[in-house]
Amino acid sequence: MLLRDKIEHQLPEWRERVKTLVKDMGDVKVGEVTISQVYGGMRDVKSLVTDISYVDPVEGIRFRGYTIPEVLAKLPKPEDAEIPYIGGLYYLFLVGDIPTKEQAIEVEDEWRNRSQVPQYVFDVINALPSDAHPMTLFTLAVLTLQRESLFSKQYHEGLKKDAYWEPMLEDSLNLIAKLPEIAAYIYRLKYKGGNFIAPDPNLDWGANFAHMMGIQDPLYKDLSRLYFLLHSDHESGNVSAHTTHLVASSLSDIYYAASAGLSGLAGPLHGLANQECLMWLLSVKEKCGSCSYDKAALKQFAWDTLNNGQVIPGYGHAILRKTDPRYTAQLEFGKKYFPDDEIFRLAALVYEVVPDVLREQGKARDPWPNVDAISGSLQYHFGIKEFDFYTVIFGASRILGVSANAVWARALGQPIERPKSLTTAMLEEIARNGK
Ligand code: NMX
Ligand code: MLT
Repeated sequence: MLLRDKIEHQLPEWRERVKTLVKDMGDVKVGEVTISQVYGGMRDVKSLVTDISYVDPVEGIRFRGYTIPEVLAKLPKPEDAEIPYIGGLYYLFLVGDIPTKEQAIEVEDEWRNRSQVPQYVFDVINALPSDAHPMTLFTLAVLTLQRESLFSKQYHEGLKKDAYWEPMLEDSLNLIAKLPEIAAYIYRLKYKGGNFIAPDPNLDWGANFAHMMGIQDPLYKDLSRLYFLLHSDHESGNVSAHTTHLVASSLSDIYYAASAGLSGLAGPLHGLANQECLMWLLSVKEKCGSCSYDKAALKQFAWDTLNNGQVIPGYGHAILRKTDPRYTAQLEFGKKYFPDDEIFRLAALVYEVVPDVLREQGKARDPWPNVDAISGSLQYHFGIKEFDFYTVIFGASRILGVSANAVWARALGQPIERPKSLTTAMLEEIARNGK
């Protein structure tokens, strides 16, 4: 198999590189940790490693060294499409370089061959109460698939450590292959009366999701691929990636680990911010009516939100200190295809108002929009108005990044994660005595 062979080929060199670095340079300091970092969510503590993506505070994300515009330009695309194959993106994550069109299609074919969702997964989804959140259904579906884990099975049969990554890769491909159908099933079950649409074997992974969602506009296929590409990976410290890595570090399989990551993504300060953001835009419209396009009124609305003790969703970031390039890519897509769409226009106008308000308030370290500030308005344009579904699409995308990381973490033998905790009295003592 293409991905397996490519990784296997690189592994001896990577293992040697990491071994030498740790052996010869293991005592070199990477940074120091302050008391405010210990109490402050470990912000900026350099303690994780990944070669798949890196977030520069000003420039934003690079996937394997490529910026978002470069990835969009360089990865191979389906015929007549503007946005690349997600199979090509996964190849880039796992192998490290830009695939040919044939290689991207080979990954897509792998997924197609593994895409059949077992009936018991649908049975579990169907068994939940009708008002369960879509993220609960999605997370549970991923967890339910755990019985398929080849890693878990082979580990208990005595698999050698050097080979752990191989069933991890198999599990990851098997899981990713099923995500578009599971996600679309949840959407159509909850919002379209259970009127499901069968997958089309002629479509790529991203386009098939668009098809199964039942969105007729062909442009939604490009938007789906764009959404999946942009949300896939954001280095290792964000909650969903870090949770997945932490859980997998105990040699849990990808089903356990990714469902834990999804639970983290479901928090309003992380992935759920996309639903909160759309709710916020709609509440601006509801309260303000036609004045919602008035900057002064919008500014007042933003202040009301802050004065109520709430965050403005979609703005701010733990690492970024500039407009998120993932936001910009979505803004450009909307401006190109539907600049006059009501909600999109409003989301774009918020960008002209909120950064100044946040700066004036002086609390947020980053007043700029993140990926979630606009993604919902693009979904809304295509008729997906059920905003509590948006984080599911984020989740399907994020599994691409976290699973690629999990394969490499296994391949490089990364150990169980176990940082040290202290008591407050110990920190006070350290503050007094400097140790
Ligand atoms: N609106 C209001 N206040 C904010 C915002 C915002 N958008 N962003 C940060 N702040 C506040 C923050 O709550 C904190 O207040 P306090 O001191 O009272 O606790 C203060 O500013 C300092 O926070 P920062 O250090 O700037 O941000 P931090 O790194 O702690 O958190 C986020 C980062 C992203 C959680 C934060 O900016 C936020 O809550 N944003 C809104 C929610 C959001 O858009 N989340 C999605 C992030 C992207 N994703 O998909 O995960
Ligand atoms: C993400 O994509 O995970 C978010 O931007 C949050 C983060 O990176 O901290």
